[in-house]
Amino acid sequence: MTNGADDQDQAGGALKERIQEKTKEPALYGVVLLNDDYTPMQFVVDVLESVFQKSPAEAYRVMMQVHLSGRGVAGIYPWEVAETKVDTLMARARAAGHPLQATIEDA
Ligand code: TYC
Repeated sequence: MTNGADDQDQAGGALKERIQEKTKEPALYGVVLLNDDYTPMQFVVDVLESVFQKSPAEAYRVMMQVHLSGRGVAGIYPWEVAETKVDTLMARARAAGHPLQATIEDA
């Protein structure tokens, strides 16, 4: 350390690091199920249990929330996990001939 400018740079760097750690958003995303008139309720409950690891009671609660309000959060995950869940859900729905849709949004 030879002059005041160096001191200031070091202090500034440390401060910036601290602020970034404090304010960084957690990168989490919600998988949101959307209602439709055709996907059977039991299919949605099954998918919530098998893909989103919900208990039977929680799966039924989320399914009814979507059915009654139009949408509901199936789970909150890091981006790549959320994408994989949606891909799995869509593949299962299409294979069964159901129009079930899901989106990913900021948690
Ligand atoms: N509304 C559908 C029905 O009455 C059930 C349903 C629930 C569909 C949730 C999609 O994400 C959904 N059969």
